[in-house]
Amino acid sequence: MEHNIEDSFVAVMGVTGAGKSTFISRLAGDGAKVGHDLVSCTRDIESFSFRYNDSTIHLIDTPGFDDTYRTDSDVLKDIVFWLNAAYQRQIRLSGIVYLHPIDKNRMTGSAYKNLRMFQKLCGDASLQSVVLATTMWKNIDEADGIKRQEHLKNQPDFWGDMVHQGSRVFRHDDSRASAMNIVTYILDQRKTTVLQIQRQMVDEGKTLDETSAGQELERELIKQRKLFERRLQEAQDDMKEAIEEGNRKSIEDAAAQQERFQNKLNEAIKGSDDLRVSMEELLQKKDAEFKRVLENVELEKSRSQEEAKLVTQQMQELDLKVKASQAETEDQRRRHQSEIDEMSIRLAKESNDNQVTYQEWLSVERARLGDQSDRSSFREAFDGQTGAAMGQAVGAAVATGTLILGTVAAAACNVM
Ligand SMILES: Nc1nc2c(ncn2[C@@H]2O[C@H](COP(=O)(O)OP(=O)(O)OP(=O)(O)O)[C@@H](O)[C@H]2O)c(=O)[nH]1
Ligand SMILES: [Mg+2]
Repeated sequence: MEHNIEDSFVAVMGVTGAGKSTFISRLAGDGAKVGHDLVSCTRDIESFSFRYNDSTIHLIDTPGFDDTYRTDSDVLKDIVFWLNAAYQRQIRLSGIVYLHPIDKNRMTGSAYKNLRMFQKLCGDASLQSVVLATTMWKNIDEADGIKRQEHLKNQPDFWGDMVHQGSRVFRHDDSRASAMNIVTYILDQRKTTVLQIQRQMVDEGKTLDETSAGQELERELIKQRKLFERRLQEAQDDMKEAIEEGNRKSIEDAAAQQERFQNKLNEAIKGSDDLRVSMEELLQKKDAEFKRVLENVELEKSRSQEEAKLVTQQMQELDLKVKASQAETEDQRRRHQSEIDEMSIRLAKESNDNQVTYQEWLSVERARLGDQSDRSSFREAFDGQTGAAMGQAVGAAVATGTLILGTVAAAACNVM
């Protein structure tokens, strides 16, 4: 009995707090860290595994955009780095689960931005391997949820186009069965996919800012830059006014605003600069981090191989036990049969002996009683006694065991 170990990789993505780590923990146990307040929880990409039939499924937990602590460029770089480094090591994704919290009233700016980025990472060719799943159903009236999900599916620039190109929509009710249903759907397709970002950076050697996902983020950063430049200008105007008025409080407020928007502007500029990074540079920067993730994958893989070996061993042991118990049963059956046979022979012999004794006794008695005329009543008297003696023999046999009752009765019949 050989167990084939296959590895399948499924990435789980979506906005911060969509329930990615919770989804993973439903299948792979409590390893994935689940957030319990409003700030982002998962910061690093991590892989968690579970066994499914004869294979090991690795679920890749990712941070969402709009992270509380990091810029979108940093988050994108992390995700891209992992995807590309995995691709270089022949790791292919079987699918991607994209989670969306249905209790969010509408497609917020960050949800929309996250979705656009996700689409650009995947590319149209991978959309058939994408599951779009809604979470947080317990937090919302069901009828509202159904309406929202329909809206997402029907709106071309939300999920409509993706569904049209083969992505499947699922409702995830936060149960293990529901998470399993989604992953099974992906695995049942029995194919892997190469994402657009993997092709563009690894196969075509583009830098991140030249890729579709990078350009999407760049557009977003340019929008932000323009917005913060405007806000900064307003704050500078406020400052001039406050100085002219000599209002100290207004000067302090304007200075704080100026500083805030300057920082935001710097962040957006840095974000754009950060995108001008090649896969090689990413590799150098994040090699240690990726090695740790890969080590974990290897660890999970060997753990799962050990488990498979153990299962094989246990099954073999069980097989041996079943065979031994079958042999034992056969042995017992044979023993019982030979006991029954011995018992029948013994009883038959005893009955025979009784018959002999009876015959001897009969002739002695006949001699003793002499030539009596009423022979028929004499014979009846003896026959009655013999019947009673046989009755006792059967009674004794019943006491010996029910299995031999039939044999004893038969022996008794022979004697009669
Ligand atoms: N009602 C409900 N709550 C959920 C569901 N999934 C997750 N939660 C809760 O939502 C919160 C955030 O869940 P996480 O799994 O940490 O979300 P995440 O997408 O991993 O978040 P980040 O790591 O910050 O990107 C936690 O309090 C979960 O218990 C769901 O399907 N329904
Ligand atoms: Mg998380």
